[in-house]
Amino acid sequence: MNFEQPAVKNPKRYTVTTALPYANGPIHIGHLAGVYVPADIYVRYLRSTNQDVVFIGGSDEHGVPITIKARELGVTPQDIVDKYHAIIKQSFADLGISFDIYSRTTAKIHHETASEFFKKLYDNGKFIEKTTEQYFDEANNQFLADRYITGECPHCHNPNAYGDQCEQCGTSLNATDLINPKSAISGNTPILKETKHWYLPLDQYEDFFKKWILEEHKEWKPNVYGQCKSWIDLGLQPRAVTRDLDWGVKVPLENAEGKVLYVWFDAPIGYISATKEFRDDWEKYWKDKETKLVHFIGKDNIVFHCIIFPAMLKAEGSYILPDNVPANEFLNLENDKISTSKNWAVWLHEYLQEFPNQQDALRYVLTAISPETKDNDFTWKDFQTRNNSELLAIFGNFVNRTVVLIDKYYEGKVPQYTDLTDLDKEVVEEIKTIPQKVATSIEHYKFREALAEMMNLARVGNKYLTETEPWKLQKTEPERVKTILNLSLQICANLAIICEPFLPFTAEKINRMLNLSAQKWAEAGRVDLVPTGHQINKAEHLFSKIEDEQIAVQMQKLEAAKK
Ligand code: B3M
Ligand code: ZN
Repeated sequence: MNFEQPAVKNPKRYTVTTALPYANGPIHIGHLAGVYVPADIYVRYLRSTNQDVVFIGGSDEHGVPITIKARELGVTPQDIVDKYHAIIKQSFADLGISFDIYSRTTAKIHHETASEFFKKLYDNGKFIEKTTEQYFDEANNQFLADRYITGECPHCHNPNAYGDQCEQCGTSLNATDLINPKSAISGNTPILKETKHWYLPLDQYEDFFKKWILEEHKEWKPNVYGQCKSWIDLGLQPRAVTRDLDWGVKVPLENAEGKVLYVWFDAPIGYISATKEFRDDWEKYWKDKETKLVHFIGKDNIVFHCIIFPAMLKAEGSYILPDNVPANEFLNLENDKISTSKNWAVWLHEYLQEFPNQQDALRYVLTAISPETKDNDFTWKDFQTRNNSELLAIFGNFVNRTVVLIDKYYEGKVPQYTDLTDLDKEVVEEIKTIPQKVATSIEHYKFREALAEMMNLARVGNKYLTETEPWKLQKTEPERVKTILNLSLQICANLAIICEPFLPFTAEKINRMLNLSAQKWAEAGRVDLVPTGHQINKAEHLFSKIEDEQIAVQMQKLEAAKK
């Protein structure tokens, strides 16, 4: 069936994946802004428009850094991944990231799926075998991954460079470039020993990539398209898909003891295994050309999702290829690069504890500053300002005033509206057009723009109340007040629909106040969402003020990390 696949026109269904985070540390705001929040917005919107969609996530539990961390702590790699998988999964759920399944690459179904995938490529002659010399630690009787070898950088003479990179001068290295190499495990000088591995000959796919990406996917984001183009222009090289390591998916061949699949070979197959785990009819989400496959990732993962994984899928032959890979740039924190090792981060599980019931504030700010086209910066001060003077002062204030006044004047029974003035008609027009603008922006992966449009509806409402001042008219023009408050309430009901992808907890609260069940996107734009005479509930606060002291505490935490 191997078809090349230009953009899917009228998709029957969607498969949306998010990069599988390594289970060797918790999730921070950089991960969220880059990948998980935009993906969740996209999926919630698709669900609201009644699309058939699966939303896939999971932990990436293989790879050398996990084995290094385990060795340092004197525990097993399984201990490490069990611990972080649980933390990550819980924190995503608490933030309302609405995965259909959040799986893990140590799952049995994943090992089977990845193993079969490799075997099929092997049996069909899709790999080349190569024997090379690699460093081997005789004392421990094992081949050394690049990260397990340290030595002197041939460029800047930093004595502690790694086998893949010198962190002092930033040069990427081959382990054999290091002067005076040492095994990080035993401290001994390693010897060179021959080892055989399997390679995916990406060079044979060059023409395919030129056509599929450079010609057929010009609509991809410029940062993604540009990176792909420069890789393709440089010329693609065969890539080893196996490693000498004892942690990972075993290479399913005779005479391959001590070898596992390279983590970047098995991890993307994790998207497929998780879909399998979630649904028996998984194949239509991966093999039907009317399915739109979208990978949400950060910019450091572009080559793997746009070149290597598609080459694997194409070599296998029965799978669809991604329709889009809306990769984001990086989010910095207080003008410095987020760093797990330096503890320069805002950790999601800590935020959730320190700002209880304020998930939507974080979702809002991370969307507003999402690094869609270039790197962007999170600062606590800006977080506070956006929460207090946008969410609270505009959105929250508007909904609150509307519900309080309806409660006060009509004991919560929705009043009838009568004649519309020109101003009312303008408001009705905004109610009709804004949802469409939000939708278009989301469909084009422009989540910041979509959020801004959604907020415009809250602004329209807030301005409407401020200008008409119904509280001054209640004695003299009660009929006019009924119209104003009815229309304001219709805005609230529309907000509940169109804010849901961004602010799901808020949408739920609005619906509770309005005594309505959640409504689908197709209903947005209507000005009769809440019927006359309908009984609404009491007002509750949508957002809480973030105080200076709370921001000071966070800044102190960061100061401590600096020291
Ligand atoms: N775990 C790398 C990362 O977290 C990797 C992504 C896998 S996606 C299949 O950046
Ligand atoms: Zn160097």
